[in-house]
Amino acid sequence: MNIQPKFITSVTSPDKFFSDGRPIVAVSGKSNVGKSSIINMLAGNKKLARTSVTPGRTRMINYFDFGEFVLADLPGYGYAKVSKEEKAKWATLMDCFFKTQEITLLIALFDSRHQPTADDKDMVRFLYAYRIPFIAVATKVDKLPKTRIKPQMNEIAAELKIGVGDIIPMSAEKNVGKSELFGEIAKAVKRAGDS
Ligand SMILES: Nc1nc2c(ncn2[C@@H]2O[C@H](COP(=O)(O)OP(=O)(O)OP(=O)(O)O)[C@@H](O)[C@H]2O)c(=O)[nH]1
Ligand SMILES: [Mg+2]
Repeated sequence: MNIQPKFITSVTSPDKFFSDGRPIVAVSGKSNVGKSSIINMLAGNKKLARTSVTPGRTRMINYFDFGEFVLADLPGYGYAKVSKEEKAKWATLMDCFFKTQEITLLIALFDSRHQPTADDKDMVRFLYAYRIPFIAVATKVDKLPKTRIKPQMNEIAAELKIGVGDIIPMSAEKNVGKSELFGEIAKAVKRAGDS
């Protein structure tokens, strides 16, 4: 990448959604799965998106300028300590987001160490129902013993009912999977430009 990715804006309501004609790539996943860390890894800047040890930190949609495309860091789901009202707000915001913003590629994050949660499965069902093109990423693989990575990918793929070739094992900590993910983004951005 020949530009330095920059923060654009944070939004909490649908009337503020950002769009300037460039393809939008969004990052989803449960709270604390590593969304902001993956964005920072892609940007090569650890300070771009705020990461946190406290789950549920990112409650808004944060947009970043990546030059050829705009990247949207979505608020995490499945955080138990969030009130009913907040959950409903999240659901409305996401529903509007997927209905009004044209998503070129959704990067769906799953924790490589665990079985997908009910919310993770709901997310995949939702992506199919709304016909949103997505690629799955298994995060924090540095926390798995090397021999566990492959079996774990197979299990996650089976649980989510997706192809194991559609999951990229990644580690923001160890910079694993970056070029594969950039490759998928480039393909999607090119497709958006061709159509
Ligand atoms: N070991 C390891 N830790 C990671 C990795 N990616 C993220 N983490 C840690 O996981 C925690 C959560 O990371 P974030 O990137 O803030 O997660 P998030 O999905 O943006 O979280 P919310 O915005 O709260 O939904 C932080 O303590 C990160 O340092 C990784 O690849 N390896
Ligand atoms: Mg975050």
